[in-house]
Amino acid sequence: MAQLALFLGCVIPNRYPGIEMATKICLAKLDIDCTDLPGASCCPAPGVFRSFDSPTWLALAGRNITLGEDMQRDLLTICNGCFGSLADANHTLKESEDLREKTNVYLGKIDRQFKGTTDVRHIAEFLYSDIGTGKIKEAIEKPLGLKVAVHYGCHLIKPSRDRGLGSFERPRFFDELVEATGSVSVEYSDKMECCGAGGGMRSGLKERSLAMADHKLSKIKEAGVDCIVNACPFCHMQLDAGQPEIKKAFGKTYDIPVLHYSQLLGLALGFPSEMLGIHLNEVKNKKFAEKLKSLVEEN
Ligand code: 9S8
Ligand code: 9S8
Ligand code: COM
Repeated sequence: MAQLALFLGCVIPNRYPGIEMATKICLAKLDIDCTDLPGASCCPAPGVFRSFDSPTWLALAGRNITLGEDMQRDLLTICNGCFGSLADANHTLKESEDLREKTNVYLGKIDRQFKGTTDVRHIAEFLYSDIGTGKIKEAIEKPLGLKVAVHYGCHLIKPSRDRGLGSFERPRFFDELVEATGSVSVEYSDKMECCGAGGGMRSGLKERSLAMADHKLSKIKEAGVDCIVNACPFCHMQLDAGQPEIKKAFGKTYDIPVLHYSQLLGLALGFPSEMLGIHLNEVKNKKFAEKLKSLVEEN
């Protein structure tokens, strides 16, 4: 099995540290060899840097990748944006001699060179392809029985040609991972739509960004689920912190709990919700909290 180093990105350490904890305890419980990645910076965010300044994107992403190369470990991302940025940069730098040479001129100034010896993974595709839903099911201690709205987000599956994760219109692998926890993935309209945060939208065009999140949340509400599950802390923040913001901006009320996949998996592996940082979410939903409590008390 691949040896991994965990790439945290910016949003988890700054806003949702519980997702880091949840990821680490789940990986340890599944006997997956994953260390920290000392010295990592912002990936940098693909919708911002890659879109506006490609040489800077490749230099910063290339530097982060060389940290994994030094440790002879693949990078494990737990954010779609980090995955998109680093996987695409890795791919680009491996394929294009010209861009590799140009990027290595910058990296040479800090005594680094991109070699192209490592891989970039995302926790959802890694668990699905390298561990498998069968093994996850075997490890489950508390089948959750939750009704879940799965939110894939954009960068996990697109550009689909490079990702190679199958259908980008109707993917299934993330739903299957959620179902491995004993939950049900409930279909809802416009499931593959963007949450509205990426590409600088949340920072630059807040109202438009919230309108997109509101649209998704309204469809999810119609489906009548217990919670939303994502694999990206930026989607997580948009769908969680976005709910009180939507209330302020448009007067619409939601109280849909939002979990990162590591947190959902952690519950199913038997960890208490405080250890997984679920209480650090903005949305406080009493009914859901009680459900989680009864889960712990059962068996
Ligand atoms: S790092 Fe800096 S802004 Fe962020 S979380 Fe995920 S994408 Fe990469
Ligand atoms: S969806 Fe569209 S661009 Fe993105 S991946 Fe995470 S944030 Fe939400
Ligand atoms: C979204 C990242 S996860 S970015 O804002 O598009 O760069």
